[in-house]
Amino acid sequence: MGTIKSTWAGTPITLDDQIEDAVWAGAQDKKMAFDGGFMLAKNDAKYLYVILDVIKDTHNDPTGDYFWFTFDRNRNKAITPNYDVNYGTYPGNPNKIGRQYYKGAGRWTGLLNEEQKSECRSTFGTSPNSDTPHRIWKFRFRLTDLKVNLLWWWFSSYTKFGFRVHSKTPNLNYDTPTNFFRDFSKLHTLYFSRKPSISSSDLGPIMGSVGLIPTTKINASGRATTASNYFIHAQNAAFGGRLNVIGNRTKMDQLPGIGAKKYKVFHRKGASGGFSEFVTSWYNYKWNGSDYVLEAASADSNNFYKMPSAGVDYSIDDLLFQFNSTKLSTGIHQFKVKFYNNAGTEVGATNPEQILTMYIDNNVPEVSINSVKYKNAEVGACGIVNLQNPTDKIDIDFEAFDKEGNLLDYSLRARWGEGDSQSIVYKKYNAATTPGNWNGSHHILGSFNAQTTCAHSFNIYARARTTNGYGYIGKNSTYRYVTIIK
Ligand SMILES: [Ca+2]
Ligand SMILES: [Ca+2]
Ligand SMILES: [Ca+2]
Repeated sequence: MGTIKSTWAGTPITLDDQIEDAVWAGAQDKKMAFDGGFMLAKNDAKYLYVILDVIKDTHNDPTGDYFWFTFDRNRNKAITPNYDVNYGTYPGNPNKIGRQYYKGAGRWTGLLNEEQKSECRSTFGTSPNSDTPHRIWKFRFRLTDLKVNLLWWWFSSYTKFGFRVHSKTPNLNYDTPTNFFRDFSKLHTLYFSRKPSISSSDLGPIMGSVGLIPTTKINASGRATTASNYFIHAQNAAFGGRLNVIGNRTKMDQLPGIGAKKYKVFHRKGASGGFSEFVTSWYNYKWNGSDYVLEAASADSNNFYKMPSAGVDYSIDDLLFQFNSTKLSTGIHQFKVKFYNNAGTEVGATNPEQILTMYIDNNVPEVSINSVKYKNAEVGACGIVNLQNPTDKIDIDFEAFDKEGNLLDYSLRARWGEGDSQSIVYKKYNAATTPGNWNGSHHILGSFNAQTTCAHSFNIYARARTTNGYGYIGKNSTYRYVTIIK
């Protein structure tokens, strides 16, 4: 049972990139050895990038070589039929990856007929691990396909995997761990990196970021906007959920040298008045040499927090404090942090003092169906409509409204039969065309012409433009069923 720690890919890696290229920097130091060579891994918030550097396969027979790559997607160390997956190439096509579900020990469904968003590439050449040209497999696995979401920061993020690399010439076969495709109990563990390198120029001087959102990207009204190509695309977003306030890395590195041993967090509601000492507690995952284990942090009786230990690998590095924002009222909240030496004298103060402003909004948008009408007559839940004319439409009046103005999008969709659906209304916040806040509306109208006689549901959802620093959170939905006879 092996372990590999993936490192953060600051730039998305393509299958053209080589191990020697800067985008792969850091991965070679954390490679995992297997009998045939080495495995390297990096990841960002979207992809797991893997290289299998098969230094023992020194003959280039592209269509004779293949791989299997297995993931225990629910990480229960057991084969879960129709859920856990094995990736492979299409016969005779080493650069086309597909996947199949496990049916049982060493049994699969066959490659699924689906649009495949993960990618692979078979290459042959030298690498830092061997000057003799050899088989190199490269992969881009979509994290969502592996059922991994780095935005779920409160879990230690890992996956369980095993793989085979096979060469026809020379005749080689490496399964690691042995028998992995029949028994998941000894699969290797891959720990994903959640330590994106945020550009230091974007970080605030003490409180560098909230989750992945640099504090410099938060405006005076406490809402955040990041570039569309940033890890997290926030558009004038409010904050909610459990929030991680992360220290400026350079500052955090300097503080021990000037005697900082502890710190306090100060808070006030609104943008004026006195601050009071803020008390919270949290857990962070700490690397113990072979695994991430939970470690608790909290303020002492004088409301001091201990500085994070230098040189310790935490799942969330430089975490200053974490708190549950649902315990705060809706609206603007401000925070600041001060560091102290053992004697209790403040050290490392910045001028001007940094104040972090966040608009907290945990109220999800309101959604409701005001009416479903046919020829101006209300059709109640479970009602039956006989269309007099096949082109007649059903009119829906619904509400998608966020009173704080933090609406991301809303949707009205008809669903019927077995998986059939049609979008009737969809509208999304767009800061470029309508900057500022967006409430939505109490009366939104949509019309639907049924294609067939069937039970139909009219589904509404609305999502909040509220982020926890790692992605949008908070949505609301409702639906009404009616039967339409055509
Ligand atoms: Ca499983
Ligand atoms: Ca070969
Ligand atoms: Ca709201």
